[in-house]
Amino acid sequence: MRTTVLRPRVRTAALAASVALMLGLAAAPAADAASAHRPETATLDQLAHKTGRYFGAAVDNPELADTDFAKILGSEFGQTTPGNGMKWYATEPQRGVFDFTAGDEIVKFAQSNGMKVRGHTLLWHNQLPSWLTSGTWTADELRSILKNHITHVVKHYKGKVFAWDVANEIMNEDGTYRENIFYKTIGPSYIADALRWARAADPRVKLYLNDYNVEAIGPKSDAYYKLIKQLKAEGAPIDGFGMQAHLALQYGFPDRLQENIQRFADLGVDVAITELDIRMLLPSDAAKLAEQADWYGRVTDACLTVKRCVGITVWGYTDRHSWIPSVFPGEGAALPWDENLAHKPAYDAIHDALAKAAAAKKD
Ligand code: 9MR
Repeated sequence: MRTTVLRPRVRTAALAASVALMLGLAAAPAADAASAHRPETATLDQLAHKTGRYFGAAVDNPELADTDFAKILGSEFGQTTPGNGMKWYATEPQRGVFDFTAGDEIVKFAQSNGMKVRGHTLLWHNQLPSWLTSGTWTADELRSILKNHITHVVKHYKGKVFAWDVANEIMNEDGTYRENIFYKTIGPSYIADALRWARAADPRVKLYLNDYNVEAIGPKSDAYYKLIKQLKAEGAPIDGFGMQAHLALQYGFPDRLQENIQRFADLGVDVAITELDIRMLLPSDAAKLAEQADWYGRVTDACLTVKRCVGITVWGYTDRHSWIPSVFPGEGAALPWDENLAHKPAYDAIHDALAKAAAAKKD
């Protein structure tokens, strides 16, 4: 199914490219061919929507100034996540002084383009303001700081975000708790408390735990499985599990992804793929791009197969704006659009997987 849908598109693009070359036209024929198809082709989100899901892309505030970029963001996707704008350093830069400028800008963009927003993130070990990390706090003081932060931020975005990554990256690879400032000072009870404070501030928003390297079944995802089961048993308000899915071709496709998504769904929580990107060792070539496309299709299929997998968010959508090259030198090309905003094979693979599921839904 995938290849039959894929072939005509690729062929048309190739044909347009060679005609352009014959006519002596320069630059980006593939992008032109792709955009020529767009009006009659459903967007990723439109297809996902037919299956009861969303398809989204994260955005960092400065990227909104890139108007070509913003146009596709607002039209192709039905959901967005601020890459940085709602993190603690941005929202409470001084103790008790809140600044929602960056987050609000993204909410406004989302609202004017009919997109849902995922709040990211109330608590993380990274990107904390220095007043918080350089202070010395008793358990009671830090608990009250955390409660105040969560209450203010969640209340501000009440009704504007559909979900919150309440606690981000709280486990180590071996399944032990990460020794972040909250764990070290308060102990593991900060997790259930954070969820309760978020629930008190907005009774309707979906509350998630979110992490990377949890896509496969292994010690880290096992730890979340155990924790979520325990939180549920205690009656703590946990609604979802976010699998970031920062994947890399050189490390192999996550083992038993679909089974893993399913076991969390069976615990009675939603699952979301929250930060999908699939990087490779540069330079990219046709074989790597084809493998990447296959992986994007497989991740999409895995989510589509599990009823409670509610949606997929790519962490940025174009190689023009991605966190990867600066963090992993020599790696990149991780997203479904290239630097020129042209579709890569990955785009077609996602589109085909979604189109197949959307068509099956209609029958
Ligand atoms: O995309 C974010 C990048 O702009 C920041 O510099 C970086 C700081 O650590 O955080 C990136 O987003 C991260 C996300 O918040 C949590 N999961 C991993 C993401 C990539 O590092």
